[in-house]
Amino acid sequence: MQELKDSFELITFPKIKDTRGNLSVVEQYKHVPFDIKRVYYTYDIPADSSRGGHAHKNLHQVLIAISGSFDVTLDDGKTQTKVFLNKPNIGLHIKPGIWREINNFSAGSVVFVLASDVYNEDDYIRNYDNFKKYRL
Ligand code: T46
Repeated sequence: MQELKDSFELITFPKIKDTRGNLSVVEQYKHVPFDIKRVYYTYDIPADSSRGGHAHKNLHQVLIAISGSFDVTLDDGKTQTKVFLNKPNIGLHIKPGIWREINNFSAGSVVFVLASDVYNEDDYIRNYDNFKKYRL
């Protein structure tokens, strides 16, 4: 399994500015290194909420703070790092095998996610002890 530092990356999407406002674009393979098979988003999130709390066996995802801000804590079972997302043109690519927790939500924050596959509960590891065993 990859080390934590090799298991995520920040991606800067194009930002096309004009007097009407900004436009950002995400294309599969050009800006994210996978087929985008699913898009989902969480919103109306209470400030003290914590989401995530699981890892994926095969899924790649890119998280974007399309509105507001939040922290994403990434964990490979040994070390942790925290990434603050607050820009709609920055995506956090999380590769498979990494535990993630999302919290510290600002008011009105929206977590927008591009995923490499359709929803499949069998791809989740939702128990931290099982995740540690999986990472061994
Ligand atoms: C992740 C973080 C960032 C579906 O039916 N279809 C879907 O595509 C998704 C994502 C979820 N669901 C159902 C499964 C649960 O009954 O929606 C419910 C809430 O899902 P979950 O508790 O997994 O939500 P989060 O916000 O904790 O996690 C989600 C993703 O599931 C996960 O892959 O990495 O966002």
